[in-house]
Amino acid sequence: MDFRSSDTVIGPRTEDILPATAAAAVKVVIVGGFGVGKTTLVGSVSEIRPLSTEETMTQAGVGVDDIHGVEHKAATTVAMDFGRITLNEHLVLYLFGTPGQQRFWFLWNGLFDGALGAVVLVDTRRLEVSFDVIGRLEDRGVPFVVAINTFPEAPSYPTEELRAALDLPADVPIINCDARLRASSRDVLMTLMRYLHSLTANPEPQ
Ligand SMILES: Nc1nc2c(ncn2[C@@H]2O[C@H](COP(=O)(O)OP(=O)(O)O)[C@@H](O)[C@H]2O)c(=O)[nH]1
Ligand SMILES: [Mg+2]
Repeated sequence: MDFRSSDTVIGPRTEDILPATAAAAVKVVIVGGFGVGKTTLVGSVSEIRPLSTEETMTQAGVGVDDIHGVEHKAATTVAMDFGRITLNEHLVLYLFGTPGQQRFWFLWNGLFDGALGAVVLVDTRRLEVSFDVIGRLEDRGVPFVVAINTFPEAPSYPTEELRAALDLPADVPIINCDARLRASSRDVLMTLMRYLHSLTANPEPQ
């Protein structure tokens, strides 16, 4: 077999190589209900080609995956998304997107090991999906920020109404985003990093 003609045998691409100045690599998990935009967010910010395990939705998901509000969605993430973003010359984030469907909760155990924080993506048309996810993060003591992914048909609520509806403490940041836009997704991650920093600067009394 002539491997020289194969495009699978190639060296690392420049965007795959970490900057030499990178001093800290932080693991962040992107969670949320079905179809809230996790794969989109990881894909829009990742500087490496995101690994995504999208599968065409099959009849197997019928009655199992709640597709209410996302009936047009043709693919679903079966395991996880993975991406990387260099936030500044020293700080690199590794992003893990994980499905919110209850039947994938077993994945959370491994995925949250060593994670510093999480982003909860929320679709205001289906707030109830976020309740379980937020509850599980709180049980695990994982700090998180909430990003409202603004879909055109989704109702928009004042932040404090959302805070009350999601039963979030006053200090948890809630921001709007468009997961399709790199700058917006990057802002979400910056908000998480600032929040994590504020927690280390002002630790909650035990
Ligand atoms: N209008 C709009 N559509 C979005 C946005 N984010 C994701 N989508 C679309 O919503 C669908 C579900 O997104 P996806 O990333 O697969 O959701 P996941 O199940 O959480 O990974 C896809 O068709 C996306 O193109 C957004 O911010 N605005
Ligand atoms: Mg997905």
